[in-house]
Amino acid sequence: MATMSVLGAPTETGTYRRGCIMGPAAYRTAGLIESLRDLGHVIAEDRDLVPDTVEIDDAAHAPAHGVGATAGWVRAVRRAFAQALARGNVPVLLGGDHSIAAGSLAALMDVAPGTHIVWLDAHPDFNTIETTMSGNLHGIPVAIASGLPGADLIYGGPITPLDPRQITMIGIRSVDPDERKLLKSHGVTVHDMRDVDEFGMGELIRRAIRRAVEAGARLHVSLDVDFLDPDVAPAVGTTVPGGATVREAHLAMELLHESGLVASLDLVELNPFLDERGRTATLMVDLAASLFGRTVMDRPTTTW
Ligand code: NNH
Ligand code: MN
Ligand code: MN
Repeated sequence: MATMSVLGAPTETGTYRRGCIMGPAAYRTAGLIESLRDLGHVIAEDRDLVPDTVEIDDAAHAPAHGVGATAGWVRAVRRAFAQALARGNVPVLLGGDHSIAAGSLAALMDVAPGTHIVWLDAHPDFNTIETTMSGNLHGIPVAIASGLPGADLIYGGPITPLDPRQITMIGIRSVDPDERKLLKSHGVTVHDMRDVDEFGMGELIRRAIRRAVEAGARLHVSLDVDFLDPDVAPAVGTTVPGGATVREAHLAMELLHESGLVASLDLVELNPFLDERGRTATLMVDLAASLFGRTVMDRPTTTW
């Protein structure tokens, strides 16, 4: 059983569509805290963070927008997430848009630098402040946590960069042209939906687990709502058809749980304003429960 720090980061400055600000409240309404407690976990803290005040001239970084506000959130998230890790807690970060993962990833490199990242998303979020075409900073967290352009600006000081070879991305189906080049040149492992179709979700997750086992690394999971197919998870501003099914997502979560390596989680991009009677929030809570130990039946111990 784990001791957990549930950290809400109700931000939407990293996106173009309003509503993610309601994310943390929707997860709680959907029963996140009760689900984690029912599994035997201890919730040591459950609170929403307050962003730092950061003055940055947004116009100087166009098309990027919301730079100062996003930097304020990233810095506050980085501190709180690092503090939770340092206490030995499992941080569960509730977004808010995906820009806040720049905070959780930097915190991991501050406290547990060998950690491998499992990035479950329709998008790689590997744009830099220079390559972003949309200007939405939810498209840059992995790149800036890796020290690419935008890192100094957003973090306001030095970071221990993430080695992109520590990352496995799964579910990818929308990549920008410059982003594609950066992913290749930095050696990020990207499993697009074609890989999911061809090899199966279970095999891809097992590969990520085996890599972590070989490296002696723990795992951080970053789960973007748009990893899921929009038919089952409509509550996200950036839907892309052809995403993971409910069963594929649960298999991913259950295998990751069985690895015994998951030490932290981001639940991001939920836009409750776009949901249908809470179904996406409920599905995300069910997936988090699977990640932290809920099973249909007991299973024999797995070897990787
Ligand atoms: N790559 C696009 C961009 O930079 C889309 C990013 N949107 C996301 N990421 N939802 O998960 O704007
Ligand atoms: Mn994302
Ligand atoms: Mn996405």
